[in-house]
Amino acid sequence: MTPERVHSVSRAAMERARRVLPGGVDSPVRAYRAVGGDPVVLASGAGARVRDVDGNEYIDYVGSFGPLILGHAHPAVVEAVRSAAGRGTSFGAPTEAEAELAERVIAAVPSIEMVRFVNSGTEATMTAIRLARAITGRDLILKFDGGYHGHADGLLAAAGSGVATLGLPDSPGVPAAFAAQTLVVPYNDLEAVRAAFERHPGAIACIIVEPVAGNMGLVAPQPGFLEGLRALCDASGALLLFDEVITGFRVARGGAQARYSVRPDLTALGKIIGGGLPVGAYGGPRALMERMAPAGDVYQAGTLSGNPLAMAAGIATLDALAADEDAYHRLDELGARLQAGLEAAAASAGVPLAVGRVGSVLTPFFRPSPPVNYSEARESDTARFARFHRGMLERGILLPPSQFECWFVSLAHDEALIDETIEAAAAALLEREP
Ligand code: KE4
Repeated sequence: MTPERVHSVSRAAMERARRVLPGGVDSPVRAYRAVGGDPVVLASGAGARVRDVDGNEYIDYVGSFGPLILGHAHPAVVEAVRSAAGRGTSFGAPTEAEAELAERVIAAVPSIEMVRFVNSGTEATMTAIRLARAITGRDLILKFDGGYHGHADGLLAAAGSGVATLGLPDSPGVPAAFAAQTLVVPYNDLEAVRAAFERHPGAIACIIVEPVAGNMGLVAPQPGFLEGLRALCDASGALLLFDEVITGFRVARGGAQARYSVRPDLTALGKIIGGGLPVGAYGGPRALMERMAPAGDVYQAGTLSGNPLAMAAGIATLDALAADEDAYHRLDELGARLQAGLEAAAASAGVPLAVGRVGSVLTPFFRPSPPVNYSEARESDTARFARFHRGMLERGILLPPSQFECWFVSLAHDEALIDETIEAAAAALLEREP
Protein backbone atom coordinates (compact mmCIF):
# COMPACT_ATOMS: atom_id res chain seq x y z
CA MET A 1 0.00 0.00 0.00
CA THR A 2 1.40 3.39 -0.95
CA PRO A 3 2.22 5.38 2.18
CA GLU A 4 -0.36 8.12 2.81
CA ARG A 5 1.08 11.53 2.04
CA VAL A 6 1.04 14.29 4.64
CA HIS A 7 -1.52 17.02 3.88
CA SER A 8 -1.65 18.90 7.18
CA VAL A 9 -0.48 22.24 5.78
CA SER A 10 -2.97 21.99 2.89
CA ARG A 11 -5.74 21.18 5.35
CA ALA A 12 -4.93 24.22 7.51
CA ALA A 13 -4.67 26.43 4.44
CA MET A 14 -8.12 25.31 3.28
CA GLU A 15 -9.63 25.96 6.73
CA ARG A 16 -8.25 29.49 6.53
CA ALA A 17 -9.44 29.93 2.93
CA ARG A 18 -12.97 28.69 3.72
CA ARG A 19 -13.30 31.51 6.26
CA VAL A 20 -12.78 34.17 3.58
CA LEU A 21 -13.59 32.59 0.18
CA PRO A 22 -16.86 30.77 -0.68
CA GLY A 23 -15.92 27.08 -0.42
CA GLY A 24 -12.32 28.21 0.06
CA VAL A 25 -11.80 28.67 -3.67
CA ASP A 26 -12.11 31.17 -6.48
CA SER A 27 -13.53 28.60 -8.88
CA PRO A 28 -15.86 25.80 -7.70
CA VAL A 29 -14.26 22.77 -9.36
CA ARG A 30 -11.06 23.35 -7.34
CA ALA A 31 -12.89 22.52 -4.08
CA TYR A 32 -12.87 18.73 -4.72
CA ARG A 33 -16.61 18.48 -3.92
CA ALA A 34 -17.00 15.76 -6.57
CA VAL A 35 -14.11 13.62 -5.36
CA GLY A 36 -14.22 14.28 -1.62
CA GLY A 37 -11.49 15.16 0.80
CA ASP A 38 -9.51 18.35 0.95
CA PRO A 39 -7.86 19.79 -2.13
CA VAL A 40 -4.09 19.93 -2.13
CA VAL A 41 -3.01 23.56 -1.99
CA LEU A 42 -0.24 24.16 -4.48
CA ALA A 43 2.90 26.20 -3.87
CA SER A 44 4.82 25.92 -7.15
CA GLY A 45 5.14 24.26 -10.52
CA ALA A 46 7.99 23.49 -12.89
CA GLY A 47 7.60 21.67 -16.18
CA ALA A 48 5.18 18.77 -15.80
CA ARG A 49 5.35 18.76 -12.01
CA VAL A 50 3.74 20.74 -9.19
CA ARG A 51 4.54 20.84 -5.48
CA ASP A 52 1.96 21.37 -2.70
CA VAL A 53 2.39 23.34 0.53
CA ASP A 54 3.29 20.12 2.38
CA GLY A 55 6.15 19.59 -0.02
CA ASN A 56 4.51 16.69 -1.88
CA GLU A 57 5.33 16.51 -5.60
CA TYR A 58 2.92 15.45 -8.36
CA ILE A 59 2.97 14.85 -12.07
CA ASP A 60 0.34 17.37 -13.12
CA TYR A 61 -2.49 16.71 -15.60
CA VAL A 62 -4.63 19.68 -14.56
CA GLY A 63 -2.26 22.16 -16.20
CA SER A 64 -4.48 25.02 -15.06
CA PHE A 65 -7.28 23.31 -17.09
CA GLY A 66 -5.49 23.81 -20.37
CA PRO A 67 -3.34 26.97 -20.68
CA LEU A 68 0.00 25.34 -19.79
CA ILE A 69 0.74 23.48 -23.01
CA LEU A 70 4.44 24.26 -22.43
CA GLY A 71 4.32 23.14 -18.78
CA HIS A 72 4.68 25.19 -15.61
CA ALA A 73 7.08 28.16 -15.35
CA HIS A 74 8.46 27.80 -18.87
CA PRO A 75 11.63 29.96 -18.89
CA ALA A 76 10.61 31.94 -22.00
CA VAL A 77 7.19 32.73 -20.52
CA VAL A 78 8.58 33.67 -17.10
CA GLU A 79 11.22 35.95 -18.64
CA ALA A 80 8.66 37.61 -20.95
CA VAL A 81 6.31 38.35 -18.03
CA ARG A 82 9.15 39.54 -15.78
CA SER A 83 10.47 41.86 -18.48
CA ALA A 84 7.00 43.25 -19.29
CA ALA A 85 6.29 43.86 -15.60
CA GLY A 86 9.43 45.97 -15.35
CA ARG A 87 8.01 48.29 -18.01
CA GLY A 88 4.67 48.71 -16.25
CA THR A 89 1.77 46.35 -15.61
CA SER A 90 -1.12 48.22 -17.28
CA PHE A 91 -1.71 51.48 -19.09
CA GLY A 92 -5.31 51.84 -20.24
CA ALA A 93 -3.79 52.77 -23.56
CA PRO A 94 -2.83 50.87 -26.73
CA THR A 95 0.43 48.92 -26.61
CA GLU A 96 2.27 47.17 -29.45
CA ALA A 97 2.03 43.79 -27.74
CA GLU A 98 -1.71 43.56 -28.48
CA ALA A 99 -1.19 43.73 -32.24
CA GLU A 100 1.81 41.40 -31.92
CA LEU A 101 -0.31 38.70 -30.27
CA ALA A 102 -3.26 39.38 -32.60
CA GLU A 103 -1.04 38.86 -35.65
CA ARG A 104 0.04 35.47 -34.29
CA VAL A 105 -3.55 34.37 -33.66
CA ILE A 106 -4.64 35.53 -37.13
CA ALA A 107 -1.71 33.75 -38.79
CA ALA A 108 -2.64 30.45 -37.11
CA VAL A 109 -6.46 30.29 -36.97
CA PRO A 110 -8.02 29.85 -40.44
CA SER A 111 -11.28 31.78 -39.95
CA ILE A 112 -9.86 34.73 -38.01
CA GLU A 113 -8.98 37.95 -39.86
CA MET A 114 -9.49 40.24 -36.85
CA VAL A 115 -9.56 39.58 -33.10
CA ARG A 116 -10.36 41.35 -29.83
CA PHE A 117 -8.69 40.37 -26.53
CA VAL A 118 -10.67 40.13 -23.29
CA ASN A 119 -9.84 38.67 -19.87
CA SER A 120 -11.50 35.26 -19.83
CA GLY A 121 -13.20 32.64 -21.94
CA THR A 122 -16.48 33.72 -20.38
CA GLU A 123 -16.06 37.24 -21.73
CA ALA A 124 -15.06 35.86 -25.12
CA THR A 125 -18.13 33.68 -25.63
CA MET A 126 -20.50 36.21 -24.04
CA THR A 127 -19.34 38.92 -26.42
CA ALA A 128 -19.24 36.71 -29.50
CA ILE A 129 -22.88 35.85 -28.84
CA ARG A 130 -23.74 39.55 -28.49
CA LEU A 131 -22.06 40.16 -31.85
CA ALA A 132 -23.90 37.24 -33.47
CA ARG A 133 -27.24 38.61 -32.19
CA ALA A 134 -26.37 42.08 -33.50
CA ILE A 135 -25.37 40.77 -36.92
CA THR A 136 -28.41 38.53 -37.38
CA GLY A 137 -30.96 40.61 -35.50
CA ARG A 138 -32.07 37.36 -33.84
CA ASP A 139 -32.26 36.52 -30.12
CA LEU A 140 -32.20 32.74 -29.67
CA ILE A 141 -28.96 30.78 -29.31
CA LEU A 142 -28.50 27.02 -29.46
CA LYS A 143 -25.99 25.18 -27.25
CA PHE A 144 -25.38 21.54 -26.41
CA ASP A 145 -26.23 19.66 -23.22
CA GLY A 146 -23.02 19.42 -21.19
CA GLY A 147 -21.34 22.20 -23.15
CA TYR A 148 -19.65 24.77 -20.94
CA HIS A 149 -18.86 28.22 -22.29
CA GLY A 150 -18.20 30.16 -19.09
CA HIS A 151 -20.68 31.54 -16.60
CA ALA A 152 -22.56 34.24 -18.56
CA ASP A 153 -26.25 34.08 -17.64
CA GLY A 154 -27.63 32.69 -20.87
CA LEU A 155 -24.95 30.00 -21.10
CA LEU A 156 -25.51 28.29 -17.77
CA ALA A 157 -28.42 26.28 -19.18
CA ALA A 158 -27.50 22.59 -19.04
CA ALA A 159 -23.84 23.53 -18.66
CA GLY A 160 -20.92 21.18 -18.20
CA SER A 161 -17.69 21.56 -16.22
CA GLY A 162 -18.26 22.77 -12.66
CA VAL A 163 -22.05 22.94 -13.12
CA ALA A 164 -22.04 19.26 -14.09
CA THR A 165 -19.42 18.39 -11.47
CA LEU A 166 -21.49 19.86 -8.66
CA GLY A 167 -24.73 18.49 -10.10
CA LEU A 168 -26.24 21.98 -10.02
CA PRO A 169 -29.64 22.36 -11.71
CA ASP A 170 -28.12 25.14 -13.87
CA SER A 171 -27.87 28.15 -11.61
CA PRO A 172 -30.20 30.23 -9.42
CA GLY A 173 -30.02 33.92 -10.27
CA VAL A 174 -30.46 33.43 -13.99
CA PRO A 175 -33.86 34.94 -14.94
CA ALA A 176 -36.16 32.49 -16.72
CA ALA A 177 -36.39 35.01 -19.55
CA PHE A 178 -32.63 34.72 -20.14
CA ALA A 179 -32.63 30.92 -19.98
CA ALA A 180 -35.59 30.85 -22.40
CA GLN A 181 -33.36 32.40 -25.06
CA THR A 182 -31.07 29.35 -24.97
CA LEU A 183 -32.09 26.17 -26.78
CA VAL A 184 -30.31 23.02 -25.60
CA VAL A 185 -29.93 19.79 -27.59
CA PRO A 186 -27.72 16.70 -27.21
CA TYR A 187 -24.14 16.89 -28.52
CA ASN A 188 -23.47 14.95 -31.74
CA ASP A 189 -27.21 14.99 -32.58
CA LEU A 190 -27.71 16.75 -35.92
CA GLU A 191 -31.37 15.70 -36.15
CA ALA A 192 -32.08 17.54 -32.88
CA VAL A 193 -30.36 20.64 -34.26
CA ARG A 194 -32.35 20.41 -37.48
CA ALA A 195 -35.59 20.09 -35.50
CA ALA A 196 -34.70 23.18 -33.43
CA PHE A 197 -34.21 25.23 -36.58
CA GLU A 198 -37.54 23.97 -37.93
CA ARG A 199 -39.27 24.89 -34.66
CA HIS A 200 -37.70 28.37 -34.62
CA PRO A 201 -37.39 29.48 -38.25
CA GLY A 202 -35.40 32.69 -38.67
CA ALA A 203 -35.03 33.09 -34.89
CA ILE A 204 -31.69 31.49 -34.00
CA ALA A 205 -28.75 33.91 -33.99
CA CYS A 206 -26.03 31.30 -33.57
CA ILE A 207 -25.02 27.82 -32.56
CA ILE A 208 -22.30 27.85 -29.91
CA VAL A 209 -20.41 24.57 -29.80
CA GLU A 210 -17.21 23.16 -28.38
CA PRO A 211 -15.94 21.56 -31.63
CA VAL A 212 -14.36 18.97 -29.35
CA ALA A 213 -16.38 18.81 -26.13
CA GLY A 214 -14.15 19.19 -23.07
CA ASN A 215 -16.63 19.89 -20.27
CA MET A 216 -18.57 16.65 -20.15
CA GLY A 217 -15.21 14.98 -20.12
CA LEU A 218 -13.56 14.71 -23.55
CA VAL A 219 -16.16 13.82 -26.19
CA ALA A 220 -15.03 14.03 -29.81
CA PRO A 221 -17.34 15.18 -32.62
CA GLN A 222 -18.80 12.23 -34.53
CA PRO A 223 -17.84 12.17 -38.24
CA GLY A 224 -19.99 14.69 -40.09
CA PHE A 225 -21.26 16.47 -36.98
CA LEU A 226 -19.31 19.72 -37.40
CA GLU A 227 -19.85 19.72 -41.15
CA GLY A 228 -23.58 19.25 -40.48
CA LEU A 229 -23.67 22.25 -38.14
CA ARG A 230 -21.96 24.34 -40.80
CA ALA A 231 -24.56 23.32 -43.40
CA LEU A 232 -27.52 23.93 -41.05
CA CYS A 233 -26.19 27.41 -40.22
CA ASP A 234 -25.68 28.21 -43.91
CA ALA A 235 -29.23 27.09 -44.67
CA SER A 236 -30.80 29.08 -41.82
CA GLY A 237 -28.76 32.29 -41.70
CA ALA A 238 -27.55 31.52 -38.17
CA LEU A 239 -23.87 31.99 -37.36
CA LEU A 240 -21.62 29.11 -36.28
CA LEU A 241 -19.60 30.01 -33.17
CA PHE A 242 -16.76 27.63 -32.26
CA ASP A 243 -15.85 27.83 -28.60
CA GLU A 244 -12.16 26.96 -28.93
CA VAL A 245 -11.16 28.11 -25.45
CA ILE A 246 -9.83 24.58 -24.81
CA THR A 247 -9.12 23.39 -28.39
CA GLY A 248 -7.46 26.56 -29.70
CA PHE A 249 -3.72 25.88 -30.22
CA ARG A 250 -4.35 22.60 -28.33
CA VAL A 251 -5.69 20.02 -30.83
CA ALA A 252 -3.77 21.65 -33.70
CA ARG A 253 -1.90 24.91 -34.26
CA GLY A 254 -5.07 26.28 -35.90
CA GLY A 255 -7.38 24.64 -33.36
CA ALA A 256 -10.27 22.27 -34.08
CA GLN A 257 -11.35 24.29 -37.12
CA ALA A 258 -8.00 23.40 -38.71
CA ARG A 259 -8.00 19.79 -37.48
CA TYR A 260 -11.50 19.12 -38.84
CA SER A 261 -11.44 21.64 -41.74
CA VAL A 262 -14.74 23.24 -40.75
CA ARG A 263 -14.80 27.02 -40.80
CA PRO A 264 -16.93 28.79 -38.15
CA ASP A 265 -18.19 32.36 -38.51
CA LEU A 266 -16.86 33.37 -35.09
CA THR A 267 -14.32 31.78 -32.73
CA ALA A 268 -13.80 32.18 -28.99
CA LEU A 269 -10.32 31.56 -27.61
CA GLY A 270 -8.64 31.56 -24.19
CA LYS A 271 -6.31 29.50 -22.01
CA ILE A 272 -3.22 28.75 -24.21
CA ILE A 273 -3.20 32.19 -25.88
CA GLY A 274 -2.61 33.70 -22.44
CA GLY A 275 0.13 31.24 -21.41
CA GLY A 276 -1.37 31.03 -17.91
CA LEU A 277 -2.30 34.69 -17.53
CA PRO A 278 -5.91 35.94 -17.82
CA VAL A 279 -6.71 36.21 -21.54
CA GLY A 280 -9.73 35.44 -23.69
CA ALA A 281 -10.36 36.46 -27.28
CA TYR A 282 -13.03 36.38 -29.96
CA GLY A 283 -12.38 36.71 -33.66
CA GLY A 284 -13.63 36.17 -37.17
CA PRO A 285 -13.86 37.76 -40.60
CA ARG A 286 -13.06 41.48 -40.70
CA ALA A 287 -16.58 42.32 -41.93
CA LEU A 288 -18.11 40.78 -38.78
CA MET A 289 -15.49 41.99 -36.29
CA GLU A 290 -15.68 45.60 -37.45
CA ARG A 291 -19.17 45.75 -35.97
CA MET A 292 -17.42 45.99 -32.59
CA ALA A 293 -17.04 49.45 -31.02
CA PRO A 294 -15.37 51.77 -31.69
CA ALA A 295 -15.20 50.62 -35.31
CA GLY A 296 -18.84 49.63 -35.13
CA ASP A 297 -21.83 49.87 -32.83
CA VAL A 298 -21.68 46.67 -30.74
CA TYR A 299 -20.25 47.44 -27.33
CA GLN A 300 -17.71 45.53 -25.26
CA ALA A 301 -14.90 46.93 -23.10
CA GLY A 302 -12.38 45.92 -20.45
CA THR A 303 -9.99 47.78 -18.14
CA LEU A 304 -7.36 45.05 -18.39
CA SER A 305 -8.15 43.75 -21.87
CA GLY A 306 -4.88 43.34 -23.80
CA ASN A 307 -2.91 43.60 -20.56
CA PRO A 308 0.83 43.86 -21.32
CA LEU A 309 1.84 40.97 -19.04
CA ALA A 310 -0.87 38.68 -20.42
CA MET A 311 0.07 39.61 -23.98
CA ALA A 312 3.74 38.90 -23.21
CA ALA A 313 2.91 35.45 -21.80
CA GLY A 314 0.73 34.67 -24.80
CA ILE A 315 3.32 35.81 -27.33
CA ALA A 316 6.05 33.75 -25.62
CA THR A 317 3.79 30.69 -25.56
CA LEU A 318 2.71 30.89 -29.21
CA ASP A 319 6.28 31.62 -30.32
CA ALA A 320 7.59 28.56 -28.44
CA LEU A 321 4.86 26.44 -30.09
CA ALA A 322 5.63 27.89 -33.53
CA ALA A 323 9.35 27.19 -33.13
CA ASP A 324 8.70 23.52 -32.36
CA GLU A 325 7.50 21.91 -35.58
CA ASP A 326 7.24 18.53 -33.86
CA ALA A 327 5.10 19.88 -30.98
CA TYR A 328 1.68 18.59 -32.04
CA HIS A 329 3.02 15.25 -33.19
CA ARG A 330 4.73 14.75 -29.84
CA LEU A 331 1.63 15.86 -27.91
CA ASP A 332 -0.48 13.39 -29.87
CA GLU A 333 2.00 10.56 -29.29
CA LEU A 334 2.14 11.20 -25.55
CA GLY A 335 -1.66 11.36 -25.39
CA ALA A 336 -1.96 8.08 -27.29
CA ARG A 337 0.59 6.42 -24.99
CA LEU A 338 -1.33 7.52 -21.92
CA GLN A 339 -4.66 6.36 -23.38
CA ALA A 340 -3.30 2.95 -24.29
CA GLY A 341 -1.71 2.51 -20.87
CA LEU A 342 -4.84 3.51 -18.96
CA GLU A 343 -7.07 1.21 -21.00
CA ALA A 344 -4.66 -1.71 -20.63
CA ALA A 345 -4.38 -1.17 -16.87
CA ALA A 346 -8.18 -1.03 -16.53
CA ALA A 347 -8.63 -4.15 -18.63
CA SER A 348 -6.20 -6.13 -16.49
CA ALA A 349 -7.89 -4.83 -13.32
CA GLY A 350 -11.30 -5.74 -14.71
CA VAL A 351 -12.55 -2.14 -14.37
CA PRO A 352 -14.85 -0.75 -17.11
CA LEU A 353 -12.96 2.28 -18.44
CA ALA A 354 -12.88 3.95 -21.84
CA VAL A 355 -10.82 6.98 -22.81
CA GLY A 356 -12.11 9.87 -24.89
CA ARG A 357 -9.16 11.64 -26.49
CA VAL A 358 -8.18 14.15 -29.14
CA GLY A 359 -4.45 14.76 -29.28
CA SER A 360 -3.09 15.69 -25.84
CA VAL A 361 -6.44 16.24 -24.14
CA LEU A 362 -8.26 13.19 -22.77
CA THR A 363 -10.70 11.83 -20.19
CA PRO A 364 -10.89 8.25 -18.87
CA PHE A 365 -14.60 7.51 -18.36
CA PHE A 366 -15.53 4.84 -15.84
CA ARG A 367 -17.95 3.19 -18.26
CA PRO A 368 -17.43 0.45 -20.87
CA SER A 369 -17.31 2.70 -23.96
CA PRO A 370 -16.50 6.33 -24.76
CA PRO A 371 -19.66 8.49 -24.48
CA VAL A 372 -20.93 10.42 -27.51
CA ASN A 373 -22.92 12.94 -25.47
CA TYR A 374 -23.50 14.24 -21.96
CA SER A 375 -26.25 11.81 -20.94
CA GLU A 376 -23.92 8.91 -21.76
CA ALA A 377 -21.03 10.64 -19.95
CA ARG A 378 -23.25 10.91 -16.87
CA GLU A 379 -23.66 7.12 -16.85
CA SER A 380 -20.00 6.94 -15.76
CA ASP A 381 -19.28 5.58 -12.29
CA THR A 382 -18.38 8.90 -10.65
CA ALA A 383 -17.88 7.24 -7.25
CA ARG A 384 -15.29 4.96 -8.81
CA PHE A 385 -13.67 7.99 -10.42
CA ALA A 386 -13.51 9.72 -7.01
CA ARG A 387 -11.69 6.74 -5.47
CA PHE A 388 -9.33 6.61 -8.45
CA HIS A 389 -8.62 10.35 -8.16
CA ARG A 390 -7.63 9.98 -4.50
CA GLY A 391 -5.60 6.86 -5.21
CA MET A 392 -3.67 8.67 -7.92
CA LEU A 393 -3.15 11.75 -5.75
CA GLU A 394 -1.63 9.60 -3.00
CA ARG A 395 0.66 8.09 -5.64
CA GLY A 396 1.89 11.50 -6.83
CA ILE A 397 -0.38 12.08 -9.82
CA LEU A 398 -2.57 15.20 -9.79
CA LEU A 399 -5.75 14.87 -11.87
CA PRO A 400 -8.65 17.25 -12.49
CA PRO A 401 -11.08 16.57 -9.59
CA SER A 402 -14.07 15.61 -11.75
CA GLN A 403 -15.17 12.89 -14.15
CA PHE A 404 -16.42 15.73 -16.37
CA GLU A 405 -13.08 17.47 -16.85
CA CYS A 406 -10.13 16.72 -19.12
CA TRP A 407 -6.58 15.69 -18.47
CA PHE A 408 -4.01 17.88 -20.24
CA VAL A 409 -0.63 16.54 -21.41
CA SER A 410 2.00 19.23 -21.96
CA LEU A 411 5.26 19.43 -23.93
CA ALA A 412 7.01 19.14 -20.56
CA HIS A 413 5.63 15.59 -20.15
CA ASP A 414 7.67 12.73 -21.59
CA GLU A 415 7.41 8.97 -22.02
CA ALA A 416 8.95 8.30 -18.60
CA LEU A 417 6.37 10.47 -16.83
CA ILE A 418 3.55 8.90 -18.84
CA ASP A 419 4.78 5.43 -17.90
CA GLU A 420 5.05 6.45 -14.23
CA THR A 421 1.43 7.65 -14.47
CA ILE A 422 0.28 4.36 -16.00
CA GLU A 423 2.05 2.41 -13.25
CA ALA A 424 0.28 4.47 -10.60
CA ALA A 425 -3.04 3.98 -12.40
CA ALA A 426 -2.56 0.21 -12.52
CA ALA A 427 -2.15 0.18 -8.72
CA ALA A 428 -4.97 2.64 -8.06
CA LEU A 429 -7.38 0.66 -10.26
CA LEU A 430 -6.69 -2.50 -8.24
CA GLU A 431 -7.74 -0.79 -5.01
CA ARG A 432 -11.08 -2.18 -3.91
CA GLU A 433 -13.80 -0.24 -2.17
CA PRO A 434 -12.77 0.50 1.45
P1 KE4 B 1 -13.03 31.05 -18.34
O1 KE4 B 1 -14.06 32.14 -18.14
O2 KE4 B 1 -13.03 30.06 -17.18
O3 KE4 B 1 -11.65 31.61 -18.67
O4 KE4 B 1 -13.44 30.22 -19.64
C1 KE4 B 1 -14.71 29.66 -19.71
C2 KE4 B 1 -14.69 28.51 -20.70
C3 KE4 B 1 -15.22 28.71 -21.95
N1 KE4 B 1 -15.23 27.73 -22.88
C4 KE4 B 1 -14.71 26.51 -22.60
C5 KE4 B 1 -14.75 25.45 -23.65
C6 KE4 B 1 -14.15 26.25 -21.33
O5 KE4 B 1 -13.65 25.02 -21.04
C7 KE4 B 1 -14.14 27.27 -20.36
C8 KE4 B 1 -13.59 27.05 -18.96
N2 KE4 B 1 -13.10 25.75 -18.68
C9 KE4 B 1 -13.17 25.32 -17.30
C10 KE4 B 1 -12.65 23.90 -17.19
N3 KE4 B 1 -13.28 22.99 -18.04
C11 KE4 B 1 -12.43 26.25 -16.41
C12 KE4 B 1 -12.06 25.68 -15.07
C13 KE4 B 1 -12.82 26.35 -13.97
O6 KE4 B 1 -14.02 26.66 -14.17
O7 KE4 B 1 -12.21 26.55 -12.89
